[in-house]
Amino acid sequence: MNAHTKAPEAAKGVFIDNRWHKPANGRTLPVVAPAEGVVFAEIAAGGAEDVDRAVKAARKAAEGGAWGRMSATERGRLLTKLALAIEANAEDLARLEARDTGKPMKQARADMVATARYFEFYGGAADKVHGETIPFLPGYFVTTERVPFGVTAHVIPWNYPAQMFGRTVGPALAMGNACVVKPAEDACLTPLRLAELMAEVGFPEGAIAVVPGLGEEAGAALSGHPDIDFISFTGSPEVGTLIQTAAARNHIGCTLELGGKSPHVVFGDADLDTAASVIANTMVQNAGQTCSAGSRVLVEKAAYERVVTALADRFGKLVAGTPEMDRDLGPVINATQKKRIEGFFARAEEGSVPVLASGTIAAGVPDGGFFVAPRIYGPVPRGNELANKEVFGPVLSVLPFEDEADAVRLANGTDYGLMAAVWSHDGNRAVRVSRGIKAGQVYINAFGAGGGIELPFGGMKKSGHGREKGFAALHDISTIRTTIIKHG
Ligand code: TAP
Repeated sequence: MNAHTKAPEAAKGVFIDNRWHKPANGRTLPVVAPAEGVVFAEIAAGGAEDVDRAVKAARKAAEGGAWGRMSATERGRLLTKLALAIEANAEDLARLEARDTGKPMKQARADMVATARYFEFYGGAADKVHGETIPFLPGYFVTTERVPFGVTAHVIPWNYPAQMFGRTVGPALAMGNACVVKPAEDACLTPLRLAELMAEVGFPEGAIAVVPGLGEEAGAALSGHPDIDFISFTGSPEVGTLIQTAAARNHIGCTLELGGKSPHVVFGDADLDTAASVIANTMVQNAGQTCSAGSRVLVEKAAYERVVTALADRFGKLVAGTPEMDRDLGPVINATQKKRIEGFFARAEEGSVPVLASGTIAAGVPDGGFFVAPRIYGPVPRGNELANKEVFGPVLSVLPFEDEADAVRLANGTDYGLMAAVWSHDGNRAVRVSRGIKAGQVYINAFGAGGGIELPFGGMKKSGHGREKGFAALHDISTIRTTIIKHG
């Protein structure tokens, strides 16, 4: 066990009103290090009572409390201070994240840069969201302003705990909401530490609360709480349905980000070496546990052999290792996910789907770690689950297409619509094809898993609804008040 990454004692509590509290039920949950398969920390098993306490604290902060009275500029300054505090603590946070999720240290460090950037961006944006004046009847003056919902609930997944915290609470706080966060039981140590850092840099009581615990307990209690005003959720489609149902019962809104099966459309005239390298690297980022992973490669038939050779060459060289080994990827999050991915492998074998190449697992990784060697399959039959289902692991599927129309049909041939990329040096074709694809973000000759903090991000179709990142997130996590003044 690495002393540097020991979880803070305080992680055993729930964080409400800038203080640690014991969970009302007194229960804790073990935290397993995915690279080792051993318990290395405990977290509180928060429940309905803790959630209720957190929501009450948030309500008090948002309405009449110091947080609710702050100007947008003051809120922005606090967010900027938090960004600086994250930078100052980046190495400790990265070690904690790497231990908790198993990801390579270089990835965990990059995640902390992105997390700080969320707060930097939204700190700067807080006082730059303006309303409108609207021409109306004679004798009237009408103006709109963006106002916070009040108390926002945030249910986040385990794949990027720190980044997800920044992505969801950054814009919510910038707009003046008080936030209650339910992080995933599998990886929630950095969100807890970030909340503690928020208290240290001066956020008033109640602006943030983090209640760790089981999804069906703390998560369900939070999403169904009668006194929340909005829910932001990222995770599986199944839980997304529960969240939206809970929101509907309360007559409140929600944003859902439910993953994808994002396509790369590769034409033979593209820079195939660059494309292959970007496709392979972004696919195994975070061991493929990225909602926006480009997990389907659709290749023009004439270029199929060349693309497959380049991709197989790269996949064959990929190595999974522990965070300290800092190889191409780490383990997956837990035994259930490993088993789930191996289920895809077994069914592909039964269906005789060809494996083009496999990466390896580094010698010397702990026996109990949840490692999966990356794999690339092709040609994957169009109806096969590897062509349509989100694996959430380091697995790439390659499918040939006939022509432009076929490429667009295939790209749109799943339930999802989160991200896509078109690779071609024919600018007209690249733009034409990109505009035919139903996805929230479409890259041309590039692919950034998740895209930049500045860029609106979210799904079409069953990838969900609502937008995070960029200024779009500020709009989706606030509402409009219209003031109509009759004057003489
Ligand atoms: P989910 O179960 O959807 O977990 C996401 C969040 O929802 C976690 O905080 C979870 O808490 C919470 N949750 C679970 N049940 C809940 C309930 N009844 N009410 C309210 N909140 C609840 O995802 P998972 O099981 O971790 O992963 C399963 C699959 O989901 C993956 O294989 C992958 O395909 C997909 N997934 C997608 C994403 C993205 S980014 N789109 C992220 C993670 C997973 P606990 O984890 O503490 O139970």
